[in-house]
Amino acid sequence: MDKDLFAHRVSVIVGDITRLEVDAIVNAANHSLMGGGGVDGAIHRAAGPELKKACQHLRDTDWPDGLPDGEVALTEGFKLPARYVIHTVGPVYAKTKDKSHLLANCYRNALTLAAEHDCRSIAFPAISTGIYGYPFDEAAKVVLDVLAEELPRNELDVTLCFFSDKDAEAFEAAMQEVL
Ligand code: AR6
Repeated sequence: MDKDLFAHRVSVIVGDITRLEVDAIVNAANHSLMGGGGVDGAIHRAAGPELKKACQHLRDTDWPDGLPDGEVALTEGFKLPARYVIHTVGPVYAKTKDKSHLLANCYRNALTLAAEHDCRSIAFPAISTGIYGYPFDEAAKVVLDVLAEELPRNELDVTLCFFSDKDAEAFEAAMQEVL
C-alpha cells in the first residue's frame, strides 16, 4: 500500500457528512431509496424534499425494483453543500456469509461514478457499520483494500467521515496496521 498516496488523498475526519463542502457525498441508503434512519435520514433532512423526489425518479426509471446491494445511483445534492449525493446500499452483516465484496462494491462503484461526473472530491460515511451491523474493523479492512486499489486509478480526494472519535481512531489504527 502506498503511504504517500494515502497521506495526500485521504482525510479521516469526525463530523456530520451533510455539512461537508465536497463534490459528492455518499449515502448509506436502503433498497427503497426513500430515506431511513442514520446517515440516510440526516442526508434527506438536510437536502430537503427535492431529494426524495429525485430518488423516486430513480425508482421510476433506472431502479424499479430498488437499488441492489453494492450498486450506486446519483442525484443532485439540492440544499446540501455537496453538488451530488451518491446513494449506495451496503450489505446487512451476517456472521455466516462473507459479504465483503458487496461492501467493496459500494466504495468502488461510488468512486467510479464520482469520477464519471468530474468530481474532484468525495466523502463517505462508514457504510453498513450502523443499523446494518457490519463490525467496524472488518469494514475498515474492506475500505482500505478498495482505496489501495482505486486511488491510483482516479484523481479524487477522499474524505472518510466518521460520526464518533472512537470510530475515527479505530479506522486510523486499522490504517496504521496496513500502511
Ligand atoms: N454523518 C456521518 N456519519 C453518520 C451520520 C452523519 N450525519 N449519521 C450517522 N452516521 P447507518 P448502515 C454514521 O446506520 O449501517 C438507514 O436507515 C453512523 O454512526 O446510517 O449502512 C438506511 O435507510 C455509522 O457509523 O447506515 C438503511 O436502512 C454510519 O454512519 C440503513 O440505515 C452508517 O450507519 C443502512 O445502515
